[in-house]
Amino acid sequence: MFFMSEHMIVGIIGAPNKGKSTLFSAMTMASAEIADYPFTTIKPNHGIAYAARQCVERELHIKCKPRNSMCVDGTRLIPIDIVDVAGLVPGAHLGKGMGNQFLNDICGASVLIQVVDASGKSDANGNRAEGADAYDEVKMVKEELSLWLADIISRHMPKLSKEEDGAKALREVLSGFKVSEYDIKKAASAATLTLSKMKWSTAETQKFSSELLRISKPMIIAANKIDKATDEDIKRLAVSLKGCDVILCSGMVELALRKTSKEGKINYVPGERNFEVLEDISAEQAGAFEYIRRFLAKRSTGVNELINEAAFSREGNIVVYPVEDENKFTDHFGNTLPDAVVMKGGSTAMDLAAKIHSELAVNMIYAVDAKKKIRVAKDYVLKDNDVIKIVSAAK
Ligand SMILES: Nc1nc2c(ncn2[C@@H]2O[C@H](COP(=O)(O)OP(=O)(O)O)[C@@H](O)[C@H]2O)c(=O)[nH]1
Ligand SMILES: [Mg+2]
Repeated sequence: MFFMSEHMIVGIIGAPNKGKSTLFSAMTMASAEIADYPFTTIKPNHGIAYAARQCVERELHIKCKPRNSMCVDGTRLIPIDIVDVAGLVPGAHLGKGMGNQFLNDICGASVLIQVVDASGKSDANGNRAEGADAYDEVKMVKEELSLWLADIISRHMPKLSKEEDGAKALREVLSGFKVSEYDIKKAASAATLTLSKMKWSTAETQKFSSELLRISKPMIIAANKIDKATDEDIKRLAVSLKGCDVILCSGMVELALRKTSKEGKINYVPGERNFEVLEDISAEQAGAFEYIRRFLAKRSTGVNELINEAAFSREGNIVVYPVEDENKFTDHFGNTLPDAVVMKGGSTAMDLAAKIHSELAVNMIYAVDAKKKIRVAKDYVLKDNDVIKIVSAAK
């Protein structure tokens, strides 16, 4: 009855020339494998990528009929909106290159992927360099984003200083940035600041902003151009990005594989470390394939890992399957396991109801764990791969 259309949004950010657009194309280009499925590019810099999870159909010994996702050989492919955000440079918060489009793109994202150059051949400005430290880029992007946030808050400080409920007022000021009052309270506490009738100095506002960014926008580092990186580069990277969530990747290799697969020249399943050449190829192409084979002998392209990391690793994310018939595991129209929904770890049955439809949550009475066929309360904490029916007074 209710269509789950709201995908998770992942923003690809970073300094210029790091391979953001290449990774975006690689992630959002459907290879031959899934080319038959509807594939949409929403806007030039918006596209759909698929996070892969084992579908619960196997466990239940049934065949699913997905609606908000796809299922290939028992693997549920869950769409994620990917946004290729314009490049950030030092001083960006002062307006350099930061148009409204940038703000719109970054605000909606619940996870950010920052692309850095693993080969150290470009610096935080995107200029050519040797042995550049990727951490400089990470620091620069964090600083620019939090200074930009701090600037917005500072401009509203006269109004905010009059508000008793600062968390609510701040959420309104930052509406669009998709932060909850819970996150705002957590950030204030981490920065040891009070939210009521706030009178924060510039330094305090910046401290709060950097905490809010850390809490509300989890960041994954894509150490890109790994095909060009030496063992020395990789060692240096491990030291400099210690403590960050890092995935080594090559957007260029994945893009080449998906492109040639789409053209029917090779057979390639995204994420696998081999491919099969299907037709006669030129000497030039043979050389390119040889480069790719040597690369894949060492590691995967990392692109699938990146998508899955963005979708699931953060906040203990889980996948749940809402249904209307707890015996047949179907929706209103008889589709089996129609929707796979990504939820934050710790979410309750009520949170799931709210995600499906706000009215469903308001009128919710209880839920049913469809696997166990037992009633569970509204505050039941969802588990990964739960199949849940929401029972509501609304008809
Ligand atoms: N060797 C290598 N080059 C890459 C990779 N990804 C991107 N590039 C190259 O880096 C340059 C910048 O890429 P682009 O995607 O436009 O970067 P953006 O400015 O961050 O969007 C282009 O010449 C790409 O071909 C990669 O994984 N390996
Ligand atoms: Mg670009």
